[in-house]
Amino acid sequence: MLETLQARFANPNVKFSLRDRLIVIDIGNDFGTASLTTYGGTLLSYVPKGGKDVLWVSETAVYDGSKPVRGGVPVCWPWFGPYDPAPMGADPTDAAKKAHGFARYEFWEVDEVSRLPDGATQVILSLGPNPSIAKAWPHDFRLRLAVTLGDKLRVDLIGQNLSPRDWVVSEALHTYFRVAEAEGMAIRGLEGIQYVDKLQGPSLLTQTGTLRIAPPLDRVFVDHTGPITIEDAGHARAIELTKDGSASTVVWNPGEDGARAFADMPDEDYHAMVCVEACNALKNSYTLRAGEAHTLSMTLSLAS
Ligand code: TA6
Repeated sequence: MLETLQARFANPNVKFSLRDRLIVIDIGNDFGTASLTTYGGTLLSYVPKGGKDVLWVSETAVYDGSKPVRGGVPVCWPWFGPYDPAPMGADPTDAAKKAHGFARYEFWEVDEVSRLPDGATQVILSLGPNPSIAKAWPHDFRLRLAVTLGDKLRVDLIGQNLSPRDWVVSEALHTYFRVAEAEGMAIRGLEGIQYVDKLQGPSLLTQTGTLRIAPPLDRVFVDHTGPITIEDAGHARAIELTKDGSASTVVWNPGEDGARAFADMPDEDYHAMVCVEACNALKNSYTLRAGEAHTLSMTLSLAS
């Protein structure tokens, strides 16, 4: 299997390996390194040249394909959070409707590996219907994830509706950032933006001033398309996130009790991570018309 992939997608900057039951694709070029797994189409690491990993992955994450890897960039699609039956008119008690959608639980195919004219390396994965997905989502679709390691790291999630009916989609690139200390750290770019605090209730609040992380925290910022800066002061760096095709941004840290409740996260690691997610959620969920496609993109880089 690995030999077949390596031969089919031969590229000096890309290597395939196995971690427990998951295929891992390591990319290394003049811009740094990145790795992803075909399970869930999950990006696991991004190290800009000469820097530290921008992404956090739990030391107790599971790599056997029984559940998503805790960390990196899980793909939430075609719904974000618990399944909301209202838009699609399905049974809300259906166990197949896993939180954050089915895409992060599936084994994706490798579609393309290429070198772009600017020297960047691009890996494209894809996912299509199968009998297990059909239990949750009986609609024809194609989902593609392009990971491009260039002077920035770019992730494009392209969802295509190949069915005869329109759907409502919510989605996220659920990015776990590695930080030296989450508590008190600043996230800039959300000033004045309205949000729903999932720990408090459904009312819309407004972010006054810079957001400082006080775990636990779980906020969905709506109608937000701008860039974000994560001030990782303890690592002497600022991480910049830009997005496209995304009208909401989620900021999440599980806090002490939340971390304890996860079997696949060390108790103290809520200090070492924060999720900042390029999303389309709540009022920014959208209708993907029959035959159409939508691209949700983000880029990550270090501020210079
Ligand atoms: O994006 C934040 C969130 O929706 C939180 O509410 C929290 O539950 C988190 O995602 C992790 O979800 P997971 O299903 O991966 O444990």
